[in-house]
Formats: sequence, structure tokens, C-alpha cells
Amino acid sequence: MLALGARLARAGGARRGLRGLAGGTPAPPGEERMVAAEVVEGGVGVLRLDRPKALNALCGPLMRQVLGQMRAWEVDPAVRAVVLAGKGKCFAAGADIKEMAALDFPEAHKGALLEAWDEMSRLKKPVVGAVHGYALGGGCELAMMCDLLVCSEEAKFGQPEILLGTIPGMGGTQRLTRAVGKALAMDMCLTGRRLGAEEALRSGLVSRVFPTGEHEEGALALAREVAKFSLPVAAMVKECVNSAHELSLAEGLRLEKRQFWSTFALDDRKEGMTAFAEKRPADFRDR
Ligand code: CO8
Repeated sequence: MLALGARLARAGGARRGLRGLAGGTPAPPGEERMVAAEVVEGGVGVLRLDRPKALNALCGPLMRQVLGQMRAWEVDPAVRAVVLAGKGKCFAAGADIKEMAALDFPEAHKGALLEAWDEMSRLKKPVVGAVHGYALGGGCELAMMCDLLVCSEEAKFGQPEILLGTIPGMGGTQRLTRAVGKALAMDMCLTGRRLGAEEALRSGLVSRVFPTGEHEEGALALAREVAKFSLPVAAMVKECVNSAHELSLAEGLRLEKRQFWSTFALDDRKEGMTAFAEKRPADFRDR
């Protein structure tokens, strides 16, 4: 049985194993690759939106590639946490306006336009969003689907859909309101005004702000920290915290209690408490 350090080193070794697949899961034949993926030391999968010419606008192929990679990492034992970031000037400037421009209602409705992104909020492994530059429209909504959200000090968040004659459709009116409250969410969604990093931190949209150029390193450190813990326990934390948005206090407390009791069925709970009493680091095994 491997100690935690050895297991993390082994997970880090996956980076070497993945070198041959420098871009992670390949794009379907004939499709331009729009994400860059790698697994780095500490068992962290780093997925970068990589469509800089369009400021990483979230077109269909990009969405399918992100979700395909996330799905692959959900079942990859070498990956214990994920960082989602953007390459180039920004995180993402929104859903692809040019792709959507010609659609009519039946096409948007029948095609369930952008609904597939919801899968991001059903992932069990912890995802840290790392925003730099713009996170606008669908970009802001994708960032808010992450479990932990950090940004660099020049980051700008916004829901400018009203300027385009539409409304947020990937959770912007819901997650933003729950994160920052009605006053600010209404202000942003009705005027399209952008929020800077400091205001995003103050209002509870992000949990940490890093100096320009250091947001990915910061997110990676955070992901590595989370990756050291028991995966089933992290999944329970995610479920409980996310449910706080959906359940009444009484229901949420009941769920939390059931999940808390469930941890007593895990070796990892026993190991964590025993290690504390024995004054040694815990060796979690994800079971
Ligand atoms: N979609 C498509 N292309 C984009 C997008 C976008 N969202 N954003 C930028 N681009 C493209 C530009 O068209 C440009 O392409 P080209 O060089 O071919 O002209 C390239 O990226 C660079 O952009 P700019 O030259 O405009 O760069 P600037 O630095 O001058 O400006 C901005 C950057 C301010 C970010 C500006 O590009 C901008 O305002 N972008 C649009 C932002 C926006 O409105 N986002 C919201 C989109 S709508 C949305 O996300 C709705 C989601 C919910 C729908 C749910 C349906 C169910």
C-alpha cells in the first residue's frame, strides 16, 4: 500500500504518461482542437480553453471538448482535482454570439441550446476555476459552475446579455444572484456592467484574488491542496454546499447530517481521526 506522498507522486507521474497526448483527449476527426489539457504533479488536471482568436467564446465544439475531457478525468484515478482556465487574453468572452446569431426559437429550444453545460455542475471531482481577463456572459456562468473560483487582479466578470437582446441562459440569473445577492446581480444583468476582481471578492463571487499572471499558479496550489484529501469526502462536501442553493435550511441540514453520518462508513474517516490522535499525516485511500 502506497503512502499519500507516493500516491500523489504516482498521480504526478501521469503527466509523463500523458505527454504523448499533449492535448489530452483528442478532438473528433476533422474538428479543430479548442482545449489544452494536461495532468500535472499532485494529481491535478489542468484544462485550458484554447480558442484565443475568439477570446475563447464557448462554441459547440469547444463545449463538447471541455465536457469530453471532464468526463474522462471523472473516471481517471490519476486526476484528483481539476483547474479550469483560459489561454490567451482571457478566461472566456461568453457563448459564441456568431454561432447563435442566426438561430430561431424552435432551433434553440429543440436543440436545447447550451444545456449540455449543466453537466459541469454534476461532476464529482473538485473543479477550481481560474479567471483572468474577461469572464463574460456564458464565460461568467461557466466560471460560476466551478466549485472554487479564483481570479487575477485584472479579471472582469459580467452578464452583458441584455446588450444583445437576450438574457443569461447558463445559470447567470440564478448562480450570480445566489453568489452576490439580488442588488448586485440585478445591477449586472440589467445594465451589463462589469465587476472587477476586488468587487468580485468583496461580493463573494470569488474566494481569492492573485496578482496578474499568478492566478493559474494560485488555482493549482488550491487544487493540489484539495487533491490531498479523500475524494468521496470532497464529493460529499460539494453535494452539500451546492445543495444549500436548492434546499430549505431544514432539508439541507438533514442532507448534511446524512452525509456526515455516511463518512463513518469510510476507512478515510477512521484514518483521518486516527492520524490526528497519533499526530501523523493522514493516508487517505478514497474509500
Ligand atoms: N462570441 C463570438 N466571438 C467573440 C465573442 C463572443 N462572445 N467575444 C469576442 N469574440 C470575437 C470577436 O468577434 C473578435 O473576432 P474577430 O477578430 O474575428 O472580429 C475577437 O473575438 C476579438 O474580440 P474583440 O476584437 O471584440 O476584442 P476586444 O478586446 O476589443 O473586446 C470584449 C473584448 C469586450 C470581450 C468584446 O469582444 C465583447 O464585448 N465580446 C462579447 C461579450 C459578450 O457579449 N458576451 C456574452 C455573449 S452571450 C452569452 O454568453 C449568452 C449565454 C447564455 C445563452 C444561453 C442560451 C440557452
